[in-house]
Amino acid sequence: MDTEADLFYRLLPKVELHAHLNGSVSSETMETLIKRKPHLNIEHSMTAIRRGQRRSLDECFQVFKVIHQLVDSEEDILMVAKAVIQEFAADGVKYLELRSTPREVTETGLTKQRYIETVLEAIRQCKQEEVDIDVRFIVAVDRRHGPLVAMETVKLAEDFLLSSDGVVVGLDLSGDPTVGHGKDLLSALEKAKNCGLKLALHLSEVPSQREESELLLNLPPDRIGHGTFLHPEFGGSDSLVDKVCKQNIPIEMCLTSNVKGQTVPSYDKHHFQYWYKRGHPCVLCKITRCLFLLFLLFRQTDDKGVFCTDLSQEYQLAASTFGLTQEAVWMLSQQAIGYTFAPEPIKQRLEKKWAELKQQIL
Ligand code: 6MZ
Repeated sequence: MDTEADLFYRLLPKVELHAHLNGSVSSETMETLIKRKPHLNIEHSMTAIRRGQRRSLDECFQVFKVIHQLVDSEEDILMVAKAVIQEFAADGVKYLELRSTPREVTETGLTKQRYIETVLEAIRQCKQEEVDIDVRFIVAVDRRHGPLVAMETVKLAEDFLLSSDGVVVGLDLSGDPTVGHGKDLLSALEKAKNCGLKLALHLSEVPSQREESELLLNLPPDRIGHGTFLHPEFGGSDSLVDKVCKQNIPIEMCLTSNVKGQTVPSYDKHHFQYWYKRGHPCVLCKITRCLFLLFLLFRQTDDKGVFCTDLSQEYQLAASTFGLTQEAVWMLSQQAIGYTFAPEPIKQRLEKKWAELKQQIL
């Protein structure tokens, strides 16, 4: 990005609300991880995905398995989390809600408790090093692991909600949307809500989740991840749209991820347009570099420019696809402050920052 317009998106202060830690690892960090673990033999030739092939959500989830092999100790998590935070800050993100699924790995002695503590340590170190970004953490539940693990994760998140000095703010529901059913996770999610955790739930990421979304929208969640198939034009229903609108639930929109993961056919058909036109709260997010990583991990960096995405580019993409003015883009980024899970004083501080920067940038 190097024109004057590009510069605007770089300088634009941004809020990132949908970032999976292990999906946000940059190529540089990934190279370090691969070098650290040569015994895993993770190299370019291992990919089953060749140039020109299309990628599916399923292939995306396979990539996470590879990344999880590479990031399996406290040392790895600390390095990855710090790097991710610094990279978001370098892209002009002023407030970040990072999310990640706590994992235990017997071989390295990693426990779920230490997993979360290590991410919090990375956040603390970045703050101490005066990285210009406010970071909060959302504990993620992987739907594939079922109700018992979900309940355990909620209990862990609840402990950190009380002890993390406001850094842990919520609970995410994610994982392969084609596996399991939300009804089995309902009591864990209700418990989370009752103890004060904010809920950011992946909803209707694939068409088969209609009934599940009807159910989970009754909680209701505080934010929706993707919501691709909520509206009738995409196979959802008026009743789903009504529930989302009546409860005014913000939707986290991840343009590049959805197009490259093939849940949305093209940028101009992205559901951002549907909700944005209705004046519904939308937050643009980067989500993950996983598809980019498919190529970086296994095909060197020759496609870097094509597959790499960051939040500045996502804003620019939305603006060029849907004809948004810079003023409208600014509004989008500023409105996102209101959809964060941050306490009121932090929101006010961010509003002040946006007001100061507006005079310089717009
Ligand atoms: C649903 C997703 C996702 O938690 O190890 N994840 N879940 N839909 C998506 N759309 C593409 N992208 C990522 O980060 C990786 C995990 O985030 C979830 C998956 O559970 C994945 O294993 P963490 O930091």
